[in-house]
Amino acid sequence: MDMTLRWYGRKFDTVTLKQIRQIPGVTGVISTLYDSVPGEAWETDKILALKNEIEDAGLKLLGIESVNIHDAIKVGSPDREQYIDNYITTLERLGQADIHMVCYNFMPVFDWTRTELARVRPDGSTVLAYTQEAVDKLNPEDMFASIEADSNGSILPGWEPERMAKIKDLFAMYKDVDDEKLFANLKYFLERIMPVCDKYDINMAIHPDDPAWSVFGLPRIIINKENILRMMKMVDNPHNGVTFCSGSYGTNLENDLPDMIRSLKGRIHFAHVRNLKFNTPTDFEESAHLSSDGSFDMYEIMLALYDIGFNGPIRPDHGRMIWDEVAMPGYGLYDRALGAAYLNGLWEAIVKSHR
Ligand code: DNO
Repeated sequence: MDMTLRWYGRKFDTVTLKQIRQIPGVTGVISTLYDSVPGEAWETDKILALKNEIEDAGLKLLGIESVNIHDAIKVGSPDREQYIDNYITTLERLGQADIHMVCYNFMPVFDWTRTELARVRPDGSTVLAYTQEAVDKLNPEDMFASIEADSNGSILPGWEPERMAKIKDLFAMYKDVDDEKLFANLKYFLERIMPVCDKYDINMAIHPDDPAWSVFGLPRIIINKENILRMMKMVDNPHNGVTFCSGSYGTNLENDLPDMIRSLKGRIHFAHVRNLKFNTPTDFEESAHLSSDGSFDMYEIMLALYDIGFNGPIRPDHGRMIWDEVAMPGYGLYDRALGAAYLNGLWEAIVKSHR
């Protein structure tokens, strides 16, 4: 596996490539053209500029997170064709630039959802947190305002102000879309893009819905083992794969994470490994990566990845805000660096004990 960190680009990230290069064991980054809008075809020049900048810093660009999907594709409206064509052009250009992993999601309207971006933990660190009770009291428009107010001046992925300004229209677009329609639209999209993925050996890695259940009555399908296996079968091509995100699938305590990993052998193209601490089944906060700080057994998660021969990029995810760092919530340097070192330590021990 290749240990990486997510990097939003020089214009948007508080963390530098030089800092990332100095985290022991981190050899690459996962990045994106953060100012691109869903639906447009990415320009080759911009892709190459990003790649060169990363390589000049002594790192590799090991995948894109994300190439976002236009809502027309998710709702299946007639204008989806043009957006799928653009998506294919982007994939072609990424393939030509020797980039072979693309993370994306198929969540309606909202990407990941949290109700607090700076909950204080007993050690004084702050973390992202979620309570269903808080969501039930909110209307969707207020959700954006509360996220924006807490974001330390950064634009959070999936919460771009231009999108959120259209939130009522977005909800209206989805009014006739249920789980079955969303599955059908995902299938249609994947079938259209698989030929270009085959040609350039691009692994598509769908990110789970976070939290892994419906919010604000919107359909959500990438939530559990049954649905993800259905998706793998429905387009049975190894390039149709997943981002295994322990913190997203783990929001539902019924998801057995190591078992899910083992059932996805050969189809996990990217891993996000992080821990959550549950206070009640519907109130959780994002803890340090260490097993002892949260509710998951991180050793068992890493062992399952090892057992299935996982060899793609992996990254720590959402870190706590510690040591007075001011950064995009979840995406500071310090705690993600600790997470990377810890995951690398678990991996080394697993590899050596299997010799
Ligand atoms: C949150 C991230 C998600 C993820 C997208 C993938 O921090 O894990 O925003 O990148 O859902 O498209």
